[in-house]
Amino acid sequence: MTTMDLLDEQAIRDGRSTDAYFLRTEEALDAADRDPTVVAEVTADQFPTGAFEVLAGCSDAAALFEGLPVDVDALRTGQCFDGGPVLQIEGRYRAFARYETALLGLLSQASAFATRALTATLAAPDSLVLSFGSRHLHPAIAPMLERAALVGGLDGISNVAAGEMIGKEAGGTMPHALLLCFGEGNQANGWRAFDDGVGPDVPRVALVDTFYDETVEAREAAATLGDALDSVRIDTTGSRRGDFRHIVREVRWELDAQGHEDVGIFVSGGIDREAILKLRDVVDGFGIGSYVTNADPTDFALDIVEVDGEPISKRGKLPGRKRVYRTKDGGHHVALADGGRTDGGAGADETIRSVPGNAEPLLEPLVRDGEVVREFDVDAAAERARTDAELVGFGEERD
Ligand code: PCP
Repeated sequence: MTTMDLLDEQAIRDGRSTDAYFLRTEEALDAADRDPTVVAEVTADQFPTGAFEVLAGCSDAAALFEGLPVDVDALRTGQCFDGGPVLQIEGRYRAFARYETALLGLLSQASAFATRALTATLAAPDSLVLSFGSRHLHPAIAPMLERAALVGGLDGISNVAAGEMIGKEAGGTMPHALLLCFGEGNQANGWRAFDDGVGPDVPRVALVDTFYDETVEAREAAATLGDALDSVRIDTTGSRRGDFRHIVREVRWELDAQGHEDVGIFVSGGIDREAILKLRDVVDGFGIGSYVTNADPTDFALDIVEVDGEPISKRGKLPGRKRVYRTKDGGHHVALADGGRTDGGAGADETIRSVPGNAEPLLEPLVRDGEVVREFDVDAAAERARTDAELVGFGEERD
């Protein structure tokens, strides 16, 4: 049998999906009989930047550390952050050195996807926004994509197996392939076959850009399915798109003229934030793929900040165990963990030891001596992301 280039979960849990130098480090520390107790922190930026991202991947990170003799604290999934640690590990260094590579990968990509999903969600608060991007990724990580998309607030996912894994049913209607199977001029047979063939709970969304002008196909779809038609989807290929907003408005006009004011319009294909903002008042929903999956991974790094109780760090990183706090006015504060709290208002430059008295600490236990001590609920995470985004002014960069 030809095998696929993918690792099984056990290889990741065993710490074998690692950069080789961590194994060399284990050997070197072993040879020197050295195994200090360290605190290590995952950060993207040392100081708050005003450019917030959304944390995702915590459940995978918890799985990674399950059974290891370490304590891990992390922000909650869906929490916004713009600086300081999002995750903190305490334990003997040799117990977790080899997990750095996998940990950063798990957090970096999921957080980037969740951040893009939240950006899209906030751009279209009154529209359905669906995750169509699993075709752009290795299929083995489709559950990670779909979970992150939901954490970021997308309203639905398309990948079937991913949905089964994360407990959410995948949605979807028809690709162009269905219409192509019936041939040019026979789109009505394709739409009818769909209506006859799929269950009653599947929305009747007719793809209306396969062979003819979108207005013509939309009119035909409405005439074919009548009251059964819920929506049309327009996925006009880029080379034919021209003024897409105008095309969408023409379709709306045509449907309304035929008495189908209740038929919705969905658009897909290369939809990014800019396109969402441009189209949100003339469509009912979006299918977005590459806008999420093309996100650059969040640039997380893991750094040791304490060795055997003493603050330490490499140049450019901040020594000492930190805490991060959310203030009632949406501030994101980074402070030394042993700094205590004051009643005074700490400004961005005063965060080393003091935080405002009303600040809420954001790092919470994830793993205690190898036991996962947190439950993961994607809906709660999405709600957290939405609420926190509003509080911190997500998307309104402040520097
Ligand atoms: C849509 C589009 C992209 C998919 C969605 C993801 O699919 O053509 O390939 O969108 P993205 O551009 O945001 O990544 P369909 O219209 O269903 O594709 P097909 O032509 O295969 O039927």
